[in-house]
Amino acid sequence: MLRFLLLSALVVFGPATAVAQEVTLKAISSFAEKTFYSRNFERFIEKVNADGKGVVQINFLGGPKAMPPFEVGNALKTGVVDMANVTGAFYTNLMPEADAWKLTEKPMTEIRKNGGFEYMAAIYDQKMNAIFLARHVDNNPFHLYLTKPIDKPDLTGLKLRITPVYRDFFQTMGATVVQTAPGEVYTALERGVVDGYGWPITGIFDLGWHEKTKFRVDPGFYSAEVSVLINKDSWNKLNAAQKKVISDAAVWLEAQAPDTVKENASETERQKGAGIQTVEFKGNDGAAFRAKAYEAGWAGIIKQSPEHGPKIRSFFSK
Ligand code: 173
Repeated sequence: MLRFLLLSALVVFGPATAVAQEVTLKAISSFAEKTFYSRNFERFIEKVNADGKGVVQINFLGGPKAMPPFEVGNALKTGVVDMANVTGAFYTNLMPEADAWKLTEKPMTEIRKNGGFEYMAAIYDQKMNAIFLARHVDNNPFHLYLTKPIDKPDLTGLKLRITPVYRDFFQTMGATVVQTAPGEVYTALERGVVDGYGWPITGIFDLGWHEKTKFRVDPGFYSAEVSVLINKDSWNKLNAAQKKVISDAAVWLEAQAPDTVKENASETERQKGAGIQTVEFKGNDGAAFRAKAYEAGWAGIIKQSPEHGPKIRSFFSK
């Protein structure tokens, strides 16, 4: 009887390998389409769709117009989408440890070798039901941008737009903070709801924030992380050929992450050209400002995750 069923299944469906269909994965970006932090992901999608003809395709649903950025993590975890372009700060509700990527002081090639990547991968498996495919932004410092000047490293009296990336640091420095998605920054500045915001060195022109920004505080701190994740069930359903197209494209993508550094210089110039002045903490003041950023950042991660925080620090720190 069993043999009969197996035989008829073969007749109806054919052997699995012969009927392997092209699979289409649904992808979302937590950054607006065509903007700096979505662009690499869109190139990744183009590559997969070119290399994966007849094998695997990605259907790009779009950016925050399709889904609010802080909901992307949950959508990925539950399989509402198969793939996501997202930064750790946007899904700390599910995995607080993900925000620690901003604190890496070693290249991803080293973190993939020293056990740090594996350690994080186990947490992605457990808390996100996901596989971390590629980090495509690195060597890209965050800065504080302001509508009014400051003359010392003290943020008392300032109300600043944040995400979890900046929360501990800006609060330690005396600021009042308000969390918003990137899409709400322009309006918050325009209405004077905030006196400034945290953001990396690149991308402030994408959503027009330069119009409202008067000062950038130097030095920058941390290293922005934006990565491509895939839902574990979606991954497990792929056959070897489909997995290969995706992983080859992921390796290709992550290899370009250090190139982010090239854009840092040109955007710094562009900010200058737009009339954005710098408030620069030099020498010891600058070093102390950066040291405080890392100190506050790690303290925040370790408070959120006493179990994993110290271990992650040993892999990520200099
Ligand atoms: O400021 C942000 O929205 C944020 O957390 C972030 C993280 C990585 C890249 C760009 C922005």
